[in-house]
Amino acid sequence: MTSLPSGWTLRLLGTLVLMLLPGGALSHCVDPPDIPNAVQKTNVGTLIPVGMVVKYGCRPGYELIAGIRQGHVTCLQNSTWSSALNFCQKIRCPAPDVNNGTQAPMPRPGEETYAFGDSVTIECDFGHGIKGSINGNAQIRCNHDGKWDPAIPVCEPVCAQPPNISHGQHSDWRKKVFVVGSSVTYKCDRGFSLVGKTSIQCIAGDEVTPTWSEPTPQCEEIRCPAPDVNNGTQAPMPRPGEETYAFGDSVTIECDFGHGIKGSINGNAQIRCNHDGKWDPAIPVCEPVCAQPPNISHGQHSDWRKKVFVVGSLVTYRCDRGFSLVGKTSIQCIAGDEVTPTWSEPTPQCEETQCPVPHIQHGSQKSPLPHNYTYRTSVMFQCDPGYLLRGADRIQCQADGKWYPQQPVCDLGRCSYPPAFAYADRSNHREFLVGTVVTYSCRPGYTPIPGVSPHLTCLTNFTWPKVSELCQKISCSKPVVENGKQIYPVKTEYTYANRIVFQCDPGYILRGSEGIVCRSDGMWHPPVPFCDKTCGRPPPIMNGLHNGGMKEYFPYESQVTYSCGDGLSLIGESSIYCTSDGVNMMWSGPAPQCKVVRCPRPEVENGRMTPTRQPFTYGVTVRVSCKEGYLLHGSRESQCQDDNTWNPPVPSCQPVQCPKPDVQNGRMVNALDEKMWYNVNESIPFKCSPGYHFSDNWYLPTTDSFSITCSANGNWTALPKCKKQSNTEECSGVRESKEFVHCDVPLTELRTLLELKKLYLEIQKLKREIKKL
Ligand SMILES: *[C@@H]1O[C@H](CO)[C@@H](O)[C@H](O)[C@H]1NC(C)=O
Ligand SMILES: *[C@@H]1O[C@H](CO)[C@@H](O)[C@H](O)[C@H]1NC(C)=O
Ligand SMILES: *[C@@H]1O[C@H](CO)[C@@H](O)[C@H](O)[C@H]1NC(C)=O
Ligand SMILES: *[C@@H]1O[C@H](CO)[C@@H](O)[C@H](O)[C@H]1NC(C)=O
Ligand SMILES: *[C@@H]1O[C@H](CO)[C@@H](O)[C@H](O)[C@H]1NC(C)=O
Ligand SMILES: *[C@@H]1O[C@H](CO)[C@@H](O)[C@H](O)[C@H]1NC(C)=O
Ligand SMILES: *[C@@H]1O[C@H](CO)[C@@H](O)[C@H](O)[C@H]1NC(C)=O
Ligand SMILES: *[C@@H]1O[C@H](CO)[C@@H](O)[C@H](O)[C@H]1NC(C)=O
Ligand SMILES: CC(=O)N[C@H]1CO[C@H](CO)[C@@H](O)[C@@H]1O
Repeated sequence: MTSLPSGWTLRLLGTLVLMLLPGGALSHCVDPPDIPNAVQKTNVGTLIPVGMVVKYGCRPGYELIAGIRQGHVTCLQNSTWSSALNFCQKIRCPAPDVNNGTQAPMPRPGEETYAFGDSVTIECDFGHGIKGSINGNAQIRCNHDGKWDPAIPVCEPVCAQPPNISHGQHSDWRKKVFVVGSSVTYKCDRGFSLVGKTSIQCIAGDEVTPTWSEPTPQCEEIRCPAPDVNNGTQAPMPRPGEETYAFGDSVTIECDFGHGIKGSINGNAQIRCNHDGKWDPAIPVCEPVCAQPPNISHGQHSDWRKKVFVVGSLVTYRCDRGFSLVGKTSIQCIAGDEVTPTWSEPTPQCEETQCPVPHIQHGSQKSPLPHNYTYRTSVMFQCDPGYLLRGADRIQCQADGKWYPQQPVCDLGRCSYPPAFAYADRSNHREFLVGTVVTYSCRPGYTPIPGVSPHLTCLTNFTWPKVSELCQKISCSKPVVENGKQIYPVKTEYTYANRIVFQCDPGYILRGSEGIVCRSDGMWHPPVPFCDKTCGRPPPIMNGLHNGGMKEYFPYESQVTYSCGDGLSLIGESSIYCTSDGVNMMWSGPAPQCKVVRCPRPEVENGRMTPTRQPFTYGVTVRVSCKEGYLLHGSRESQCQDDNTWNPPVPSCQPVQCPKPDVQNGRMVNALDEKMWYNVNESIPFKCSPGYHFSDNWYLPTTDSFSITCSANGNWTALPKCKKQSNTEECSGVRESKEFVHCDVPLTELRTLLELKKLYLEIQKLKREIKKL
């Protein structure tokens, strides 16, 4: 089925409506007609009443044909529309009038204007151009308002194309038209530099034709000067005939020996001639350098790739594993003596790392012992007997000079619990380290087995010595007592604490304890007694007794003492003791006797006696002393003897007499006085022989004779000495001062006397002076 256009639908609808309506109502129009390039201006409904005028206007770009005032249609009586003619025609633009230019195409033949929608290109004459146009022309179009759009351009006078330059170009090479005021900027290719003004401007100039403000700049090739390097050369040299290098040329600066470029690995540097005529990077400086840092064995330095070591560069050495650095780690290149720089420090050395010599207490290193303890050296340890290794038994020297694993130690080992023994107690110990001594003691009644030590030592193989038993029952040997017997109890074996009792045979006496006990040390205590031979009863005496009593046996050395009855004297040794002649026992002597002894009372004239009282029994001693002037004749003491006599005989007191005096060089005045003895108080005159005088008693007046008296002690009083007379001058001088000096005074005494005299005189003088005061 074909769809009908909507206009037809409406029209069909209108017709249907007309047919349905009553007769008079059929006078209506529908659907006003379309008129080319016109638009309906009157709004109408679906049913348009007869006579209605529908107005039209022209579309944009169109206008009413000249002479027509209004375009319209009218609904006729027969419901048709009045005829509608074209009343809109295209608007027209006048032909553009361009100075110094033409348009194309020209208007159609017969016409002088251009219709709405026509396009025209304005082409400027030579030397002219349209501002803002690339190629100098411009297209314009006839607009609906009858004007050209854009507005008709102006062909202005233009500058010539800016000249092309070699090795460069300007900014607007695409552009054809350069109106006054436009400027062009030149740029050179790389490697070339612009000579002249960069930009040129189109200026009005001589007013006929505009010209460029400046001469065209030129692009000249860039060149770098040959680099001038101290202590170095460049390579390659400039090309023959040239003295400079072209842009882009590269040159290597090679320093002379002993010189180098800072920052360069191999000492050289490559520089390139830059577009600005300068070298890039800047021409380097060949500085004096240090020699290559020396290689060391077992190590290396940080910059082994580097060839150049300028002043200030630092090199750090490092040793291989197992070696340690001796010396400074880093050395620096320093100016030194200013001609050649040197390294600041001597080159360090790498020495084999040594671990400390391992020492182990109570142990040793297992052989083979290494020569040294360098990196990777292994050491094995073993402990002394009795010690146990704690830690690794094998350690190795590490690269850092330390042992790994840690050095082990030898700890003293220990024994298990010590064994127990019958009848023995063990000393108290908590730990049983090797060398620990445990001591066993036997319980009471038991004794260590001889030859078995009660001390057990924890052995170095951590065991205790093998001992089966330590203690045995204590027994004492069977006691033997000669001349006696054991009376209780009689056994064959005597063990600890057994007690036995002894008795001696008749005539023998027990010495020691009769009862003894078997002690814990296997000895009898007290010691086993013995039976000693004895003396019989001591002999009896008349009128006296001994203190031995009724005892029958008297052991060796026992003593008895006799005593007599009242008034009786004991004659002889009062005590006797039991002794031996080597075979038999006997009393040391005969028994004393008891007798009545009375000595007569002694009579001593001119003497005294003690004791004075009776009785003078046996043994009494009397002492006798004589009155003054009497001398004891005989023994001073006398004892009463058992035969009633005094022994020695009682002495007598005889008057004292002086013997004949013996004076050398002297004699008695009276020869008749001479006798053998002189009585006490008897005086005899005495004188010195001629030529002698008395020297003693010098203080006495010098006399020719002198009396001596027999004193009560039988001595002569003041028995003088006769000395030879001396008649020296001094003596007579001295003698003149007789009042205080006597001649024959010994010189020392004389001196003393003189000094005394002097002293006396001085004292006198002093006294006088004190009085004056
Ligand atoms: C209607 O009337 C007009 C003029 O009066 C005439 O020209 C035209 O032919 C008529 N149309 C029809 C269909 O009769
Ligand atoms: C300049 O060079 C351009 C392109 O390189 C060329 O189109 C133009 O014709 C040249 N102009 C002159 C004056 O030679
Ligand atoms: C080259 O180096 C030395 C010392 O390094 C210096 O004395 C001398 O001046 C240098 N040469 C030049 C041309 O500068
Ligand atoms: C040091 O050793 C390096 C490489 O290990 C070597 O290239 C260099 O020549 C040696 N230098 C000297 C001074 O021997
Ligand atoms: C250490 O001993 C090894 C081999 O025994 C030897 O090669 C090395 O030179 C020694 N090192 C030192 C520092 O003595
Ligand atoms: C331990 O050592 C002792 C003496 O050195 C030896 O008699 C004993 O047999 C050893 N014991 C062991 C278990 O080796
Ligand atoms: C000796 O003289 C003194 C005193 O003159 C007198 O006491 C004494 O009894 C005299 N002796 C004798 C034995 O005449
Ligand atoms: C008597 O004289 C002698 C000798 O001068 C003297 O040893 C003795 O003691 C004197 N006897 C007495 C009793 O003075
Ligand atoms: C018709 C017209 O205006 N012509 C001009 C063309 O250009 C020259 C110079 O640019 C003028 O002098 C003319 O008048």
